[in-house]
Amino acid sequence: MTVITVVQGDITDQHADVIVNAANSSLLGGGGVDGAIHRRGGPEILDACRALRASRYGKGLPTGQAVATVAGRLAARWVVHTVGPVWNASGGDPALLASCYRESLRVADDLGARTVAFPAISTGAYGWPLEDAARIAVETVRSTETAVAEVRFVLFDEAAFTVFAERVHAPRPGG
Ligand code: AR6
Repeated sequence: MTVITVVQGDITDQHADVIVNAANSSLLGGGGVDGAIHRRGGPEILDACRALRASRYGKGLPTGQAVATVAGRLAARWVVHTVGPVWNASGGDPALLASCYRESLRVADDLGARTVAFPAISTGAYGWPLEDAARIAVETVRSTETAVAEVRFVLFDEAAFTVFAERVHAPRPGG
């Protein structure tokens, strides 16, 4: 059984087997979570990302997919990079956002990870409304078969923490 926990904080402070990065398809870094992970984790992560671009992802990592690298100086064994969908004037594709969570857990399972820390993918620079992103995140994790024992959502600010915590702890139909 997978336990879902919710904490407020910086994802780069987390101790977990996997820390998930809300990356972009270039895999070469950016702002937000991505910037924080590369800054704190050090150059080993970027080197590994460059190697992935040179081998499997010359055209970039497609939206909704996930790939693992080393975690450098982070208190994790691996970073799993995933690319969330962008929210634009006509909305966003929820299947792609769900895919980020599902594929990250699949990669984590392949690695034998037991604890996985996720940020709120797509809710920063990519503009996805928080409540909807939290619903998709929690529903997807709950419906994914995985050997991961703990999925931890790590929310930077209090508003996001509250939205995720309410979603995780809300009573569900049928228990
Ligand atoms: N720890 C936890 N959550 C954080 C942190 C942190 N250190 N920093 C920001 N957040 P974002 P996206 C929250 O923009 O929307 C990058 O430039 C933030 O408040 O990191 O998927 C990439 O390179 C928000 O709720 O990711 C891409 O180009 C959430 O994490 C693009 O941004 C996600 O915000 C990806 O955009």
